[in-house]
Amino acid sequence: MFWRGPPMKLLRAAILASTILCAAACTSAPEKAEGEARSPDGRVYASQPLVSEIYTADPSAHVFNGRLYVYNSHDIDGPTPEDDLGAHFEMRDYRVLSMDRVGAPVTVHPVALDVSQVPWASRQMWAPDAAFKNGTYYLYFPAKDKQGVFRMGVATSSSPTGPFTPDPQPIPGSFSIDPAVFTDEDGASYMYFGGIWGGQLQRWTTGNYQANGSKTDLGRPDQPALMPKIARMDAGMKTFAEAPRDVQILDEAGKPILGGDTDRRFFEAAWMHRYNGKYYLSYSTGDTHYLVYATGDSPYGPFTYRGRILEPVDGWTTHHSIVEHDGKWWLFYADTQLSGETRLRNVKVTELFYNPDGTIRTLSPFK
Ligand code: FUB
Repeated sequence: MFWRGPPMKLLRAAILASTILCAAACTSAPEKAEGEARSPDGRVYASQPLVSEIYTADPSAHVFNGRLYVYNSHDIDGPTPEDDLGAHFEMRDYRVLSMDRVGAPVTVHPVALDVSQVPWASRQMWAPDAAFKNGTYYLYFPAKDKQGVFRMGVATSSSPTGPFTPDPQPIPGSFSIDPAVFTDEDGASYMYFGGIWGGQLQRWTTGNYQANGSKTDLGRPDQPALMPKIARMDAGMKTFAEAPRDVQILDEAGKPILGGDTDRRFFEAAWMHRYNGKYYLSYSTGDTHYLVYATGDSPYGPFTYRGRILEPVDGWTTHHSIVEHDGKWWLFYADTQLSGETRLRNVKVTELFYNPDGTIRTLSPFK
């Protein structure tokens, strides 16, 4: 083959010159990658933890009065060794984050609720969520009761950042973890919840807690996977208006996703949002570490699996929320950039993109 361009010597010199020039001028402004969003001061916020003064995880983002609030787990460095059931997540309290918009300074608010204030709870204040209705802010949180069974609590405040006053008992009929409360356009609110393995959902298959039940879902590879739960909230937002029921997640053939389909089956961290009239149920696949989603025509489903939102992040868990603010859609998630340890995570945010057909563009983690 013959080279028909400029002499190779000239070409190499041009490349060398541009490399030298770029080393001097381009280091503070790296090429903008697809999906990379910047704050007005040029910070690539998708690659930076929202805050570094405390460890944060499991972000549930909401817009209240135009401001972004993030209700997250507050990770601490406890003594319990790491295991697959999350014994090492020894969180004791909640601290809310807030900001005017993505990329603006983030405020870390004082403790909003501590486990010592919750009469029924003993430990492990895991992933919370929040809602606003009737002029009141509601904080929903899972914690282990005195018997070591996960239940869901509710606490109220006149401020989005607390302090919150907890109800003396857990929400009647609540169990497992990861509450996500979605309010539809007609004003009805629903709680999605559940998580397998450490979240204990596999111990509730009979309707009662089986103290000696399986620690995992691994006995069900050929059966429908355990599904997240949904219950409509009572108008007072403190109790369920109905018994929790399964949210069906189906494959492309309309069959329930199977327990052995670990790349797609529900593990934990359900979230609901509405986009262009469709309901998007997103969740974590847990041990395969994907954030995935399924869509449906009703808050109850059924939902059809559509694909991945985020490829695995650093750290075992992946947990998220999706919210619209400032005319854009945002994915809040967490990884372990600050500590390198699964028990000490940090929340991040990145822009989410929809394709014209309503599918979500898969993102790679930002580092
Ligand atoms: O943070 C504790 C637990 O880990 C959460 O409840 C799960 O969603 C997972 O992120």
